Amino acid sequence: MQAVTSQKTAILNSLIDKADVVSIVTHVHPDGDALGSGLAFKLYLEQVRRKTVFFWYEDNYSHGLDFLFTPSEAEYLDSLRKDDRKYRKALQNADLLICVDCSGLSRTGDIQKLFQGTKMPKVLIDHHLSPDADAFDLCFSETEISSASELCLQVLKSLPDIDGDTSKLPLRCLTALLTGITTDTNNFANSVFPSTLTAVSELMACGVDRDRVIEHVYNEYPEGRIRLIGHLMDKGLTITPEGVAYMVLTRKLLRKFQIEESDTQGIVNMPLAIKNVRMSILLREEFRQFRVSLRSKKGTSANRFAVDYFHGGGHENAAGGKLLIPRDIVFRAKAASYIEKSAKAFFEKEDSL
Ligand SMILES: [Mn+2]
Repeated sequence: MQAVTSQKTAILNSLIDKADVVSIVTHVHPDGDALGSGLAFKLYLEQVRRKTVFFWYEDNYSHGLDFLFTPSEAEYLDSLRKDDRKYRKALQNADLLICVDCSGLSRTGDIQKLFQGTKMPKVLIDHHLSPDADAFDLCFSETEISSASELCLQVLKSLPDIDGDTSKLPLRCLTALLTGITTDTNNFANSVFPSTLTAVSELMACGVDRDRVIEHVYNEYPEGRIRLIGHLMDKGLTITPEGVAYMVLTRKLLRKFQIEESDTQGIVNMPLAIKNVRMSILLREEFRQFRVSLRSKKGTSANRFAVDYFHGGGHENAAGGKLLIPRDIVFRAKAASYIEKSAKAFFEKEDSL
């Protein structure tokens, strides 16, 4: 199925025409793709369509993504972190809602409550499995693509005022999209399609500085992140007989290495570099639960493991979920044995297919 058709584009264009105020939301703990796709749409709507736009998400993002925002925007975002009540009201009263980089509003956290029962048209632009299409009036959904940012570029280019000419989009919008494509492909190591490289080539031809994006995203981590990785790889990594590598990131460890949770993105990918590892799982300690990130090599479904054992899902080789206490395990220390048991059951089923 083609995600971007002329019919859908025409509907989106008229929805934008009719709206003065647009709200954009994305998933909790936003990554480069969530921020990149959301911010790109915001900048297009503001600078090309002259709309008022509110873009919001739960929790903070990694400091390496700070460069996406201007200093005055960053200051404003900071003030919102202290009190976002007015902003939430504004989000709720928009004429149009656009949800990017998540399969549905349930992935946006608390924000979803703002839109329950609201009549505004709702648009989804996403690349995850099983989108909640019924909850939206218009749905651009494609899984054979690198990122929501790549899909957003296709959607933006299809709109009449851009008419296929990427250079008509503001440069910051293009930089945001390249950032999303870069982070969701793990710097072009996975989920890269021919369309992805074509898109990136166009973005660079229009002046996006890829070196600058790489510098900010991958070379500005706090020292504690690198030291934490050293600690985890040495002392915190277990590999089950089935080839499932797992690590548990406690709040105590974050304190010890003086980093924020948003600085731990990407660590889950690292054990996949080991030959016999088929899947990697990172548990992050939260109140009465662990948040779970899963990554797998081709041929093993992180998505199915997340659906079967962690109340989650996502993409075939990158997914997320939760381990609930006391529903799934009676107390924290049982997390390791839960994973060991699930891995055994999962691969017994999987390998017998
Ligand atoms: Mn994404």
